Amino acid sequence: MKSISTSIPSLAASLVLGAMLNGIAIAEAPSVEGDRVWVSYNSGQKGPIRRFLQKQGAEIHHEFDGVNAVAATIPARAIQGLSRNPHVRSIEVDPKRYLLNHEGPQEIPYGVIQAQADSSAGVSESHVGNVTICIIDTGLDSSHFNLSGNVLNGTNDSGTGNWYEDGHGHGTHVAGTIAATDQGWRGVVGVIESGAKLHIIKVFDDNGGWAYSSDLAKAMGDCRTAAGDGNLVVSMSLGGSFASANEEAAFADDFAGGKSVIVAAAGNDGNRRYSYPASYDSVISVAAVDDRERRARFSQRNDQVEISAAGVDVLSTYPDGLFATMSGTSMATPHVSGVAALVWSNHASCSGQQIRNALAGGAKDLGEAGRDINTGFGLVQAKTTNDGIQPEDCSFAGDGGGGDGGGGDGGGGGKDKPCNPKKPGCNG
Ligand SMILES: [Ca+2]
Ligand SMILES: [Ca+2]
Repeated sequence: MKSISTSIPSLAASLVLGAMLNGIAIAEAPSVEGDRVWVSYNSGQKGPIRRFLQKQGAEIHHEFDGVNAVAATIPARAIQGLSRNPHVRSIEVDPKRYLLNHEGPQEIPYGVIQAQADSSAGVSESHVGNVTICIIDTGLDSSHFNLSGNVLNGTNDSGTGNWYEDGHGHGTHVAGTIAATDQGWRGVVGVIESGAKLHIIKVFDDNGGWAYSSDLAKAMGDCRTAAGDGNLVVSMSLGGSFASANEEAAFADDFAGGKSVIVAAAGNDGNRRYSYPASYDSVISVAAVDDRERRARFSQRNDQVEISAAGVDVLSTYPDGLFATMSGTSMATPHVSGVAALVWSNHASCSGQQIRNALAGGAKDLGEAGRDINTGFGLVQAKTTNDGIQPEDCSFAGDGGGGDGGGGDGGGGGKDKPCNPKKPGCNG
C-alpha cells in the first residue's frame, strides 16, 4: 500500500489537502502548468521514475536517493498519469521558502497606523521638504529601495565610517520608521511616505558601541548646519544614564532658537532613572507602547517621559534591502520624530515649542488620566495634532479625546508631572 504524505507544516493551514488521485494523496493538487513538486517513489525505482518524468517533459531539479525522492517541475497534464504510476508513493507540492525580508506585499507597520500617520489618515505631505530631519545613529543603508527615494545627506563622524552605510542596522531601521517611501506593492511605509529631507549623522560605528556626549553636542551643531535657519527635527534613538552640562547646553541653545524639535528615547531599562539626552528639558522623551497601546515593560518611567509611540515588534527597513522587527524606545522615538516633522511641515511658521505643545495636546491619553510617568501625555497622533493647531497663533485647540486629556493640566494623576511642556516654565 502506498503511504500518504499530506503534510506541509508551514502551509498546511492554507492548503487544500487530500486531493485523492488513485489512492495517492497529493498535498495540494498542482493546478497550473509548471508547478514544482516532490515525487517520492518506491525503493529501487529511481530509473523507471526518471524515465517516466523525462518522457512527460518534466524538469528534474534535485535527486534525493537517500529518501527515494526527486524534486521536479511537472506539466499539469502529466500529474494524473504520474499519480497512477505504481512506483510513485506520493506527490507533494514543493513549497517556497523566502528570506524573511518582507519582499511583499507591502505592509503598513502598526505603529504608523497607531500614530495616525498612514495615508488613510490624510495628513498632507505636500510640504515635508520644508523640515530637515536629522537622525543621529549608526548611519543608514542609502541603497535600500524604501529609503533611496528620500532626499539624503549626511555627515561622517571621525572613525565611524560613511553615513550612507550601516553595518549595524539600527539607523536604517529608525530611518525607515520616519521615512520609508511608498513603493507600491513591496516593503513598508514610514510616518512620511512620499520622500523626506533627511540628514544622517553616524556617531556609532558598525558595532553599535557608544558615542560620547560631546559627539552628540557636535552632532547637534552639524544638524543645525544642515538645516540652516530652517525648521529642524533631531531624532536620537540613544541615551545614557549620566548627564552633561555642556551637552545639555548644546540642545537647549538650539531649542531656544525656536527652529528645532529635539526627540530622544526614554530608555530601555524599565526603571525610573532618567536617560540623557531625553531627560533634558529641551528634549522630548519618548516611551514605548505595544500594538495594544500598553506601555512596554522595558520602557523607562519618569516625569520626563513626554509622549509615546509604538516600540514593540516594530517592522521597518534593514540593510541590504531587508526588513526587521525590532523593539525598544529607539523604535518609538522615530514615530514621534516623523510626526513632529510631518505636522510642522504643514505649520511652518510655528516655533519648535509650539509644535511640541501641539504634540502633547494632540496625544491620545493612555493609562491614568492626564500626563503620567509611563506614557507622558499619551500616544502621538499625527492627524489630531495637525488639525488642532490654530493657524492664527499656533496654539493647540483639541476637540476632545486626547486633546482634552492633555489640556487638563491640573486634572487627574497630579502626582507625577512636575514638568509640563504646556507650561512656559518647563522648558526654560
Ligand atoms: Ca525631556
Ligand atoms: Ca495618561
